[in-house]
Amino acid sequence: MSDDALFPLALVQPDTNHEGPRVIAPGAVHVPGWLNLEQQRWIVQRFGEWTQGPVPLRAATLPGGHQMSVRTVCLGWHWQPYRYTREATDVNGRPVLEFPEWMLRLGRKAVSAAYSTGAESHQALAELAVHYTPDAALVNFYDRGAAMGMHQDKDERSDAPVVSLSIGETCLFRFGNTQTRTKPYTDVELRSGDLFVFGGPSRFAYHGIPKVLPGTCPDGCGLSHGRINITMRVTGLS
Ligand code: MD3
Ligand code: FE
Repeated sequence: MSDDALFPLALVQPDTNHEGPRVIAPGAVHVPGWLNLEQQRWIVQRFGEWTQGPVPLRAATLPGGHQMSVRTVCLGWHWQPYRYTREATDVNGRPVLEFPEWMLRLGRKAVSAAYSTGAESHQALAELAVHYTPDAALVNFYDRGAAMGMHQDKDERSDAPVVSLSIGETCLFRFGNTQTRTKPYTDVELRSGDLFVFGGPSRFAYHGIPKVLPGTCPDGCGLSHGRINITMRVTGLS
């Protein structure tokens, strides 16, 4: 069976009516409740498969020797601090799983949904959606107490947008600025099913996850605890 049959994005209705896309900064758009519960459960099942290998979920070790509290499994390209490789040379040397076709199509729909808000400055970004070709996904799992410090994502040789999908517990997401890792920033709660797209002037902004709120998984999302975040990226590598 094709993934389209298993993941009929165009055919399913949202579970609740949300207010639609919210522009947080130029190029940074939050779409609450973009994935319904059926879609979230389906992705959680895929997550269970990805973590079976060839490369397991792992907490990356930073150059200073500290281990991240977030654990990650990658698709397409393996991310390690601070580069992309085809084999997980910092884990077990195995090649990473392919970037799935359904996720490419979902990424295009995400860019299109986020930038079709009427904001004139987003029109050009919306037109990029049909050609958007992410080739790497970082799938992060936040267990009890996990967090992510303020950082920029600049290991990609492309300024194409990053698409982020959240499933499970609600988190506090901190969106900063491109100049410093400190203020000014905007704090946004990301909930299960939310989409966030970062492109244009926001692509290289500092951002982080100060905390995840325990016990906030909605019934039916497929997770009993913790938080999954998928980010799709264009590496610009070959
Ligand atoms: C803003 N992940 O994997 S997603 C990461 O929820 C990462 O796991 C967080 O930051 C998470 O690098 C935040 C939101 C996000 C992702 C990429 C961005 C925001 C971004 C790239 C540029 C600007
Ligand atoms: Fe990031």
